[in-house]
Amino acid sequence: MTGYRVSGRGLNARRGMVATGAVAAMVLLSACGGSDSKDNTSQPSSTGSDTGSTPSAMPSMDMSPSPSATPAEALKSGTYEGTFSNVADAPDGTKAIAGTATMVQTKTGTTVSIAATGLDPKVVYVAHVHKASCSEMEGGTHFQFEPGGDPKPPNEVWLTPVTVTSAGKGSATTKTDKPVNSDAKSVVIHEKRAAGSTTDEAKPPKLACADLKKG
Ligand SMILES: [Cu+2]
Repeated sequence: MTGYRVSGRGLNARRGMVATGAVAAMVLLSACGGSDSKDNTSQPSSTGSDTGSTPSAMPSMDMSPSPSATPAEALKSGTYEGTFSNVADAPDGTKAIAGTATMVQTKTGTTVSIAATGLDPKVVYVAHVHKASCSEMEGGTHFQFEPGGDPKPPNEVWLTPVTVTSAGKGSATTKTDKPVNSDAKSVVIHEKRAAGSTTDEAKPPKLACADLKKG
């Protein structure tokens, strides 16, 4: 939280009245990683575009800090599971994605895996553990062991690569070297590279989300 406050002052000084939104946007940006900033703006119903650099356009509801406002707690060992469904602002034409995300928590580490259906073998996907539920900002930003820290593994939990069969079944597994905490709420699948494209999406859009609930 120190980083949040420090950057908040800097932005306040520079941006005046819109600083609150800007600060939240910057925090979310840094929490999610440059390649994944779509995470910040998962409610396009009001703006329709990524507004990370134009905070004045962001509705205040986007900026709710609630996912990080509650201090993370230890998470009980056991299996947490959820079912994928498309997020509301998945790009037009996204096929129905289903399947499951599974997280097995132990005292020494966490294994997260996905078994998704409805994927396109010509598309490159990425998936991460996110820190909000699917109904709250479509999963919000990435889970981080150290909030505000390095926006990539090992501080985040990425499921890479996502392997997709010709039948559209996607799978990925990753294991952390320490157990996640209660901030680990969901798994989100993004489109990293469109079919036929040779370049990655600048802001990999969210396609589907699964809440991780204890079984
Ligand atoms: Cu993600």
